[in-house]
Amino acid sequence: MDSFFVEGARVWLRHKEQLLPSTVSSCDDLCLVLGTEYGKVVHLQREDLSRETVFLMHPSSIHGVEDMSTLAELHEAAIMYNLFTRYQKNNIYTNIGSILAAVNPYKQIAGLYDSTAVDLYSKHQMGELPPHIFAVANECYRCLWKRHDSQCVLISGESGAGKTESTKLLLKFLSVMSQNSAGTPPSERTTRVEQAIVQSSPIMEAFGNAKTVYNNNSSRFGKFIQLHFSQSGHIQGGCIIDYLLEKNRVVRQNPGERNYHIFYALLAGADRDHRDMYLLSEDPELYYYLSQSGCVHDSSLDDKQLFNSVMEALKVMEFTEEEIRDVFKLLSAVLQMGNIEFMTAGGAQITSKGVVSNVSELLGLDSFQLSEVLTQRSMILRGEEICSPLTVEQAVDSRDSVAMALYSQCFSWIIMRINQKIKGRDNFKSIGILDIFGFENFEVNRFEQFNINYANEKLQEYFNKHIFSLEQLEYNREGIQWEAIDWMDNAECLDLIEKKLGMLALINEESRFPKGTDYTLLEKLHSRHAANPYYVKPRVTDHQFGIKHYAGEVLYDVRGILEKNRDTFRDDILFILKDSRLDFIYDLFERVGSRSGDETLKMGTARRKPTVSSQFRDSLHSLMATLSASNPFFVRCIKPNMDKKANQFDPDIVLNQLKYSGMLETVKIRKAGFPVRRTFKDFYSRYKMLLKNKTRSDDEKQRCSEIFLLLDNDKKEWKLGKTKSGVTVIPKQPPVA
Ligand code: AD9
Ligand code: MG
Repeated sequence: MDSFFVEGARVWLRHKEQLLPSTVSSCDDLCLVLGTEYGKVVHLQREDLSRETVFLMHPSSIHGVEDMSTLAELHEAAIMYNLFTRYQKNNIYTNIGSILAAVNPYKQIAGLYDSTAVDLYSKHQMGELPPHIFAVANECYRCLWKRHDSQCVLISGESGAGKTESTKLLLKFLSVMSQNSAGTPPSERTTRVEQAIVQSSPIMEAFGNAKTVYNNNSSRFGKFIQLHFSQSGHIQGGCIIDYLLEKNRVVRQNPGERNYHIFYALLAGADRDHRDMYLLSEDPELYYYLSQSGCVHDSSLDDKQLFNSVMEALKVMEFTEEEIRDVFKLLSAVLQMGNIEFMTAGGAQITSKGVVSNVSELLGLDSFQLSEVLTQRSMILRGEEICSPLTVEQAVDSRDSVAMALYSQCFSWIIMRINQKIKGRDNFKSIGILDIFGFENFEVNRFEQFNINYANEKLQEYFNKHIFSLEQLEYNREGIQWEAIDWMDNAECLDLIEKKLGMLALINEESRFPKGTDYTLLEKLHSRHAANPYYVKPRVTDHQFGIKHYAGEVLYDVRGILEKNRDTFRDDILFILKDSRLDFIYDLFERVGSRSGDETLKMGTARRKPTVSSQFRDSLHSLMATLSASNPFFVRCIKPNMDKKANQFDPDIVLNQLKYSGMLETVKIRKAGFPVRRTFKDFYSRYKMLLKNKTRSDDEKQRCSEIFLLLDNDKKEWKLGKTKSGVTVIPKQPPVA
């Protein structure tokens, strides 16, 4: 056995196609025992050892580096191990070239985000301090002045990876920068806007986030926050665009998941008088919309405290007491709506009359009319009103559709009010922060997951274009030949979804087709796309189709897709809501009518409004257009385990995310090319001592060449561009056997 296999030596072990970072536990003439850093013990016989099996680890991998592109060993195992060693020391941030990787610590790390940290990062340039989300925020802020375009930060990662937390940290940092900007002192208005932007988070989270199996505070809507700055560096105003709230959650949740936080917060936090006013009990178990999933509490969620912070935020945002009361009454009405039950007696009949009268009171409706509309459908045909009774199932659907409409209109109203509050001048450049719902693959995936994953696919496309084509551009600009690296292009998968005659087109076509059903849709999807390599036609089930997304294959349940996509709301129901005595309810639904572009709705006319997926596609495209006009920063959030636990790093789970997110290719590209690039001036000033004052040239480029020739006469590992020189970093270490 070679002598340098000493106990404690750090090595790479090639084991079942993987390279595992390991430490030599013992070594004798016959056997080598290794402990892998991820917790396995491996015994190797001398004859098992070949040159590939075990080799020494480079010191940069042992100690860890802040920027992956300075790792001597640029393979996926080294990248992951670097994240791991840093994570263990609570260094959750690592640069991968220009991208910031953030591993979710699932715990508070002392001092990481306090005011000292904000202050420190605000005073240093990118690269001077360890990688941090504040360093990204600071660079973004500086770039507003250095460059001519607006900036944006794109935060991606799967559900629970830390996107929303990162968004809040960026907002926090930028609002402090705005306050401390060296220009004129902030006006009172600026301070109010900054405060309002920070305080909008608890409100949006309370109404738009919920516990799912992946994340106890999962965003069930997407958002793009734009902050507008003045020339003096202050936030002048802002704007929030929201995307596709999952409204189905209001009436139905998967086992172990919860409804939106605000419902539980209201029950836990409202005092007795308020509960009486809202006709509410304090026990969530009593409400079907909260109890059906079997999960009303979670030890990580403090509903009462959330209530207090929402109340405080609503006050900062200057919601009036009356508005707050109106919103809570609506929430209570939604909860009680879920408790309206039906039985069959020549059509559906309501068995819980008392509940209907509570709901009517809370919504300012006529109780009789509400009962009617929930149990029968009225239409005007040739000038005559025709009523047809509903089955119990249809009645339940009509009840649920009212609850969903109330909640989603209320959510849009809240965003609208927040926007009113933070609206300001947009006369200078902006910083945009995108925090969408992360990639999801549940046991059962529906229309919501289809849209969420489509949005993630779009974001990945933007990332690919930017990272990989920019790299190519840099080589072209410098006039350097290099061998392009293959990266995982998701264009074909996106084509399958959104191209002409693609899946979205089929879904929309079938939604408009009066006789279209989920099954006719499935048939069309199968027949048109079965041959597409990104499409999956499952062999056994008759209600699923699948897509091979960049982040993995997902099977979708076709049932319910058309109805959710059409999102039609019965006109007779809309009319009674518009008939409410309460201005608040009237106003919410007033806008529903106008959104369809038809103010003079007649009963029975089918409203022509764009389908949900076509609206979503259009809003994603317009978002992409905004992003394309901005200078992007990328933050890649990584989930270290599926158990939402601190100090637990599951290598398989992390590796999968590194693979599909294109981070390995990003590093590979740097390896294939010349990852270390310095301008001639910078390079020369750093390394001139190597020439020992022996240079003969005055030309910077020539001098750099002289330095390189001293080290590598074969000219294999370096190239000179037009303005920069590039060096490859190839690990040169003896494999060990
Ligand atoms: V989803 O797609 O909305 O379901 P996100 O937004 O990616 O997801 P989120 O930011 O909500 O995930 O993070 C999930 C949880 O991880 C948080 O509730 C925190 O408990 C935890 N987390 C995330 N980032 C940090 C952090 N920087 N420090 C401490 C964190 N905890
Ligand atoms: Mg989120």
